[in-house]
Amino acid sequence: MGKEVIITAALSGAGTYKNNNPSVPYTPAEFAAEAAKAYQAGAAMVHIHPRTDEGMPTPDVNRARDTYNAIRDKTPELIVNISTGWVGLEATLEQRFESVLEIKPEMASLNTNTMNFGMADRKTGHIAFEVIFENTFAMLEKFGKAMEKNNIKPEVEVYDLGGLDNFLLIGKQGFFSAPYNINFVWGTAGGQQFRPDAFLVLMHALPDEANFTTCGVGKNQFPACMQSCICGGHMRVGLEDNVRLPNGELAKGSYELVEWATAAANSLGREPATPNRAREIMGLL
Ligand code: KMH
Ligand code: ZN
Repeated sequence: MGKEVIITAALSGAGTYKNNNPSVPYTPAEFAAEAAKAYQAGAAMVHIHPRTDEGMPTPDVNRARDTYNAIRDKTPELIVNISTGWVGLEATLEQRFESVLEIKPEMASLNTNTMNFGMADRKTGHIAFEVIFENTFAMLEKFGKAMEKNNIKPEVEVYDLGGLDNFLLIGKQGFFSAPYNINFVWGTAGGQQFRPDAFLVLMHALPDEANFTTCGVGKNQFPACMQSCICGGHMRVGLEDNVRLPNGELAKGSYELVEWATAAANSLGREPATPNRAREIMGLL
């Protein structure tokens, strides 16, 4: 097992807002400040969904570029990973990839299956709002190829074993370059909840030359990341997925969750990877 753990800070997704945690960044300057603090706490990569000033996820290329540049200007060391998942409810498949193919960040997400996607009320668990998250084989093929051609390494988002199988099926065409970087996602309403045994099934189904990391929505974040670290994988934390510390208090920013991940890794005899080591491990160089 490698000693180094790649810690990703997912600063702002599409499901958490300032009314959930005031530190969720919206403006490019807010993203840059959050990213810098996450880097200081041990993150090698940030994962972002660009937002409007009002906080709505947006496929707007200029806004994505401004957000990306603000992070890079303040903390040039960091790897920036841009989402192609939720960048606005009305975004077409083409729009979801437009910013990424324009900006050409080192890494971007690539989702693997079409699924229910709900916002569950955190208190009652009832679904308050739901949509279909569309991720077809045609999309995986078209945009996976375009990303590889443009030297944008896919972070492959896997919500269950079927999603991993979809990636392996499309991967038979041979256009995905090793090493593959797989993110196991737990706790979405529509995906699976974190279960240690399901984690092992996914891990054992990975192809050779695959790295794995994990993230979990809400309280799934902590046990999922802990298990990933124990099993030799990497960790993603941050306000996109979870706005609270293990004690239930609001995190002051994604950096406090990165501090938790760093301490957890240290307690298991591992340590955060620098961005350049993360680049080597994930095949970004
Ligand atoms: N929001 C996470 C649960 C993406 O951005 O493409 C999954 C995610 C996927 O981060
Ligand atoms: Zn995301």
